[in-house]
Amino acid sequence: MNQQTERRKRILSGIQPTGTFTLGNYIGAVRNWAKLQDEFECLYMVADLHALTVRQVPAELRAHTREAAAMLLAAGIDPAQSILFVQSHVPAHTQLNWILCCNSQFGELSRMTQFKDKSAKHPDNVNGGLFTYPALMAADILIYNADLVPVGQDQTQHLELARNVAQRFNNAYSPTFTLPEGYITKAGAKIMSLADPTRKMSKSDTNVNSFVLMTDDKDAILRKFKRAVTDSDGIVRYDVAEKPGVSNLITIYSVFTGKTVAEIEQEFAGRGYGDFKTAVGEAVADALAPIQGEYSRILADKAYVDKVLTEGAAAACRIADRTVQKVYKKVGLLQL
Ligand code: ATP
Ligand code: LTN
Repeated sequence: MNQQTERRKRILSGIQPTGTFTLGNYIGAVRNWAKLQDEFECLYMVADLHALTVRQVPAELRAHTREAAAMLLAAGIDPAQSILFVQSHVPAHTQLNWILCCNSQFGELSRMTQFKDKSAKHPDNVNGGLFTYPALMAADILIYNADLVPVGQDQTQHLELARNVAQRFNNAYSPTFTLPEGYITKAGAKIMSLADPTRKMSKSDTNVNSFVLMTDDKDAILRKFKRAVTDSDGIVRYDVAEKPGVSNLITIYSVFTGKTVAEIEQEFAGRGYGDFKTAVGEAVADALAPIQGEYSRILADKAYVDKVLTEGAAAACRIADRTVQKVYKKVGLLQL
């Protein structure tokens, strides 16, 4: 068998270093990344260039980038198995970005809900990068010919755009890019804000009670779940339309205990929200404790994190540079 037919499916995903990861990032995306390493060839990336679409404090961005890498390692990403790198360390992403920008339409970029949301949130900084964000994300994915992209539900529209751009390019030139598929696990694909369960939990939310951070201690976690917005009927029942707050807590509890919704409803039948919220907080704190221990240990060893990222960038560049050369040639850029 030749190498091509033997190739394992390839995975690529990324996360922005815009702050400390939330429970939503963990449940919706990062938690799954480590599990995929045995079966797939995985590349995981800290998307620092994407973070620049919103104004960042330079020193904080630098710190968050290293912290993000340390958190991914703490969450089980094994550099002996997977390639872990920082987006800006692989210049080929920005090279392909330009080519894909020239193959993305104004109309399709205008339809992206993330662009609309973030423009509304930062009306004083609706920059070109925010608008072309999905073309760079498409470059991140297509440059490795990734087959699968494990992300939360909020990224499906961007993935669809990546597929459309890939297909358009393949049709205009010749088969070049693999059409990527989303890999979105049903349980927890969209964890909601604890303060407003109709909105997604987001690390850039200004209300600290709306999210649980991966680094929150047990007291903070218990307190935030105690304050979580629910409803007044006092029944632990899964019903997203009528009871979005309680349903969100059931999802979180289910993810960390492995219990089904029916088992959870049964467990808390006839008991109030107080007991339930404490149980959710305990389950989350217990699950995060070992990761937090690893995170502190790894982050203290800056040299180790930097070594992993240096090697990761070199391995990623080897693949990415080859794709860019191929693409440059196909579109007619002069090769000497
Ligand atoms: P920001 O608040 O800065 O926009 P974010 O918290 O939305 O950031 P990203 O870096 O954009 O986080 O996303 C990283 C990954 O986490 C993506 O795969 C995204 O789909 C997933 N994710 C983000 N928020 C949630 C959530 N509330 N529930 C499930 N998955 C989520
Ligand atoms: N846009 C993503 C982060 C991201 C990403 C990627 C995810 C940047 N490049 C490539 C998957 C594949 C987000 O989470 N907001």
